[in-house]
Amino acid sequence: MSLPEIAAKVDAGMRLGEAEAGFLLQCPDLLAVGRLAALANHRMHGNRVYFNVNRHINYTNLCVNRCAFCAFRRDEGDVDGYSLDLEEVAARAAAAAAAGATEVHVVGGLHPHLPLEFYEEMLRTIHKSGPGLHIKAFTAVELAHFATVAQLPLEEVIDRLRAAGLQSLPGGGAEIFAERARLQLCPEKISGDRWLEVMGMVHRSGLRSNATMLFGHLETPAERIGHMARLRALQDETGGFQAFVALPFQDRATRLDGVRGPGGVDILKTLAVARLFLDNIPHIKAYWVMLGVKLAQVSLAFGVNDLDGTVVEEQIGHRAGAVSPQALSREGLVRLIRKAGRIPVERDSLYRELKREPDAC
Ligand code: V47
Repeated sequence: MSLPEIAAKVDAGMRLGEAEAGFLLQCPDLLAVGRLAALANHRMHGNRVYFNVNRHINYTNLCVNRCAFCAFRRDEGDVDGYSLDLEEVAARAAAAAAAGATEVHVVGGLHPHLPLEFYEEMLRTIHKSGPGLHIKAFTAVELAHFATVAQLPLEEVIDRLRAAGLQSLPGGGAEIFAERARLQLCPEKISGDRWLEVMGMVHRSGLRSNATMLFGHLETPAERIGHMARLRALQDETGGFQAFVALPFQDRATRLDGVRGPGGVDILKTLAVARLFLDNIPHIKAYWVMLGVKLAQVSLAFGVNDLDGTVVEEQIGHRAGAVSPQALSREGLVRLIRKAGRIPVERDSLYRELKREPDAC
């Protein structure tokens, strides 16, 4: 196996195998891997880079799981544990709509007691307070937890949340599927198999989702590729993933003592390999909160075609030491993309292009 052989396959639009992706991930020539990814990306999206105007709402940090990488979670009774009430959620949704957001991204810890009715009510509340906002909410891990607490089949939980206003799912909670690493990172979390099973059900119910990978901690390069291979296989079946989001591990204030997050070269190469290997997932998203704004901009030359988003309020990455700002403005995102020599395209949550009046926020 050699770089020119792999480049020829990419040129011909052929699917790469796991060994080839592994080779690229270990390849010392970052720019060569990046160039291939940029080629694959250009074929799919030309010079266009998507971004969206959104707001994150983290409704609780109470969580029954104790994932070693997570600096956000708290136990019931901790002084800085919180759960937003519906009025507060309504206020944040209304503020998002007033600020020109098209989407709210709503996730939380696995709350020990809240009943399914709370989540249904929360969705209805958001819909009422911010009519027109697309509600992207709840990871596969949260859905599985709601089903356990309610003692209901997952299909019923998905149907009820959909009826209450759920429109798509973010990709969180996937972490790394490999059991070896997962057992050290998050032994109480649903398994990788279950995460994929839940997402399969979500897609079959007609909802779209994203997929994430938390990387740069205890996993091996082969486990990283194995994670992407499982996403690609599910996507071949369902076609329900819209975007892949690679989340570099933020290493402050977590329980993974002494484990340092990935450097810039590793991050860029991982995004490039994702673009090349995940040939059936349309969008590779850079989440600037975890990458840092400048590296997120550079990643646009390494196969990335989507920047999330204005965000407004972020806790999961910042509690773990992310040094990025809390929010970016729409203008800031547009400028960042233009300065990278690309064409900014504001999208909605289903990747349809939005046209705004020039003076809109
Ligand atoms: O599920 C937790 C990860 C995720 C850390 O789908 C950490 O559009 C790095 O999933 N270092 C939440 N990562 C964020 C997420 C997300 C973000 C933006 C867009 C989308 C999308 C999804 O953050 C968690 C977990 O995998 N995480 N702790 C940490 N120390």
